[in-house]
Amino acid sequence: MPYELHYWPSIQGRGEFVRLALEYAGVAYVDHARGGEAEALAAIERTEGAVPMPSFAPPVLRAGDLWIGQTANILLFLGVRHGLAPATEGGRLWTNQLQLTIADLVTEVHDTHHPIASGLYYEEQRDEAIRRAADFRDRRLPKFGAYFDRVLARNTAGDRHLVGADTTYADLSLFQVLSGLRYAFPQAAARTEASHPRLTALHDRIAAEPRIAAYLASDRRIPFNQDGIFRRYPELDG
Ligand SMILES: N[C@@H](CCC(=O)N[C@@H](CS)C(=O)NCC(=O)O)C(=O)O
Repeated sequence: MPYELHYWPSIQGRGEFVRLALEYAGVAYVDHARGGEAEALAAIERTEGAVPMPSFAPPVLRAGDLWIGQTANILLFLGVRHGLAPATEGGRLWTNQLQLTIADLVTEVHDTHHPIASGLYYEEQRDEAIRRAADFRDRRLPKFGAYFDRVLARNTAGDRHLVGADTTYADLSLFQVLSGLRYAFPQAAARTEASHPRLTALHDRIAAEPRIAAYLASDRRIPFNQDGIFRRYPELDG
């Protein structure tokens, strides 16, 4: 039975980290987001209630009897099964640690446009968003950027990968974050990449991976938009 991905129909969101791993591994999956809004929403509802292991929020991956929630947890599962993480315990934990740090960064990106409440419109928290985004650009993004650059630099197998000598789901996820930052904060992202060319090299290396390149060019890749985590509000960049 192929994997089933449960996620919102119109945004990349956190579902995209799972899609990139599945696409890179060349694994068959059913994407309920592709069946139209009604199917996507009904599928998400099932993950929250009518299953033995209900999840709090999508993405959720079904693998037979397993209903796996939390993006990093899904990737931990896929990494072991599909060679997207080292086989050693230390390597698996390190890859998971990097993914959890990426998850923290993703939440901070979300909070630049929704610093007060997810349930309020952007326009209702625009002033706070402007303050929050300035701090993100000036302090948080440089700190995260320097961190991932340091991880690349310290990798004893070479600075093309975050972990070891092979592509892991952490590389795929960092690619996704860099792509999103380029969309949402073109000026701030350019500064970060100019300071840390290893990040650009990783982004470009992943984008050129044949299966990823094919996926990005396909209609399976939902474009970045103003409903997702990475949104372009010019007043938040600079
Ligand atoms: N820590 C969770 C966060 C999941 C999450 O926030 N999902 C969003 C979409 S990207 C959602 O639908 N949240 C609904 C909610 O929090 O009520 C993960 O990484 O998967």
